[in-house]
Amino acid sequence: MSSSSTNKKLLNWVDDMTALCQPDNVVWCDGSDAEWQAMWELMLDSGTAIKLNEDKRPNSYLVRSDPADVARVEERTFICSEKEQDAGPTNNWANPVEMQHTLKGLFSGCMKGRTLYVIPFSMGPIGSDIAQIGVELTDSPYVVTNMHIMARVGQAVLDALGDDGDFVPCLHSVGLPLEQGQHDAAWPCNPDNRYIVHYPESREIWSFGSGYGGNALLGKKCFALRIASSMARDEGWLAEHMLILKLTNPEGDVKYIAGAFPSACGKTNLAMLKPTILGWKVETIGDDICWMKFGEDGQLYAINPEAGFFGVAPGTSMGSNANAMLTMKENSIFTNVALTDDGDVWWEGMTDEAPANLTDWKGNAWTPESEHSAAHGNARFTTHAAQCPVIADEWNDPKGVPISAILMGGRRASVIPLVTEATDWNHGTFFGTFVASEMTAAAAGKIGQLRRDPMAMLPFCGYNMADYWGHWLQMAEKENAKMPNIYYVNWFRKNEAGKFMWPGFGENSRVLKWIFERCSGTADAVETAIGNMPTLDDIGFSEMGLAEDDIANLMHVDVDGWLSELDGIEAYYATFGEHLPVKLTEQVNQLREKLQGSKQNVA
Ligand code: TSX
Ligand code: MN
Repeated sequence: MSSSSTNKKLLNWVDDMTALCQPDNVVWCDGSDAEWQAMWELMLDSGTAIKLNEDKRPNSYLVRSDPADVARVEERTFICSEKEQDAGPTNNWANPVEMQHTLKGLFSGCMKGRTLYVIPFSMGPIGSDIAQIGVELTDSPYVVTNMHIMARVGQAVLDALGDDGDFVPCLHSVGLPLEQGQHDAAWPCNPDNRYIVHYPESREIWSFGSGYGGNALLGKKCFALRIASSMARDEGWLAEHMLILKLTNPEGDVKYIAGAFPSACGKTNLAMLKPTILGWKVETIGDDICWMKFGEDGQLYAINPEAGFFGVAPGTSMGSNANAMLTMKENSIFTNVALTDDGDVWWEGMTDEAPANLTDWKGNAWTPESEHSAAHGNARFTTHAAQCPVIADEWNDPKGVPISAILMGGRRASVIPLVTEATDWNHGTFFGTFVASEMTAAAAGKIGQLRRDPMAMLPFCGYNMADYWGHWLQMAEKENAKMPNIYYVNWFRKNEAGKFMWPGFGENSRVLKWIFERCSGTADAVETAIGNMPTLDDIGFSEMGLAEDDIANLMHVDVDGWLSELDGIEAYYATFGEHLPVKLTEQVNQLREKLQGSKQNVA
């Protein structure tokens, strides 16, 4: 496992970071099975990992994190642009020079007693024009094994990088150096000194103190969203927090659809959906991130930059997402889930009843009478996209797939109908800017209160959010651009009894069908003040057995509700000051006029 790179920038950077971090060893990772095995041997010895029952869950492992290190830490995530206004009001900005000083102090000697792993990785099919290369330096074998699944790792990446290719340097440390003979923690971390730092201008990532998820697997949120969004603005493409699915109709025609949804809206479930309508098929391209570039024909071509799924386990079951369950049947990593007495995994929502004799995510005996859950709410599976039973053949295509439609959606109990089509790209971009979810118990803030999450990018946009909206608007101005249709969807509308009115899950295929047929020009739409909507027949409501009132509500344009929504949108826009694109103010004004007009028509 020694270096076969001749890339000057890479060799110099590894030398510099080795001098800074002072690890005992440096290992270049090749992504091989032997390396996977070697990492797990280390983690079994150190008490980090437990091997799952080989008969039940072949080649799979359970890892329990430190209870203080269980999720992304947005309040410790920084964008260090030269100017504060380039980070914008929705990001934590820090002065890049001061931050560099802080980081140099923290990283100095931070890998003593540990091994520094060099992980060359490609986000996207190696050699694709849309793909990008990164190199992560980490002192965590857990990160190495997760990166094996989540990205393309190894010598092929170094070969693609060549002598003078460019890459995004990603430095990561758990932040816990070991003295001679000091016993290591099972999950080393430094929760009091966490820093997840991005330099959008020099395109660097520095992460200290956490070993968990997006804090540590730097190819994902840090690179593929925060740094890539900034690259995309500079270079005229889009780096988005979107699933990508392939939809085939009964005649065998294919369309590709991307979708931006905030967390806890079921992006992974939608990406792997089993349609309830006869003859329609959904296949998966990606479940979290979508990079799109213009092709020669003016269409946007998308790749999934990832190679695996890092999904929330609780709530995932054969009922809610059978394809995800089948994907993780082997060669997978489970973090902070419960352990069964026969060496398999369990989490809340996997089965109706909890098995007897569980061990919880902290390693303690657990029974259904316990006060807390058996799995942590943010417990995760890490599993290979290629193992997904419905992965589309072209998920690995370096050209990417042409996107016909973009969905936007959040969790909204009221006002937002089941589906609305934007009349053009600017209108659709407007839809994206006001995506919001009502708070669930998990998030900070009052239950039911709205959390705006534009394009589902709130925690992931690497620059000023309003400038990002400006970039979206500008995309359509490129000569010969054929932009996708945009749709606002809401699976989460509730009636007065507080019940979900739309059954969701596989039934969402009815909405996807209408969208597909709108894109091919074969479905009609009703024009309303807020956009185009399907008729009741287009969705096939009559065969679904829903209550008449619920159907009417799902498709209702709530004029007063929208007018007060607009007040909220305007107040939100005001927080962006001068950066807010004029075209969005125009959208607000147009919508208000249309709503007031439709009120007069009724009166
Ligand atoms: O993922 C979800 N989707 C998209 C599926 C393709 N979820 C789970 C969200 C948390 C991750 C949903 N929950 C969806 C949905 O469309 N809809 C709902 C709300 C809902 C929950 C339970 C029922 C119905 C709707 N149950 C019954 O009707 C019996
Ligand atoms: Mn995500």
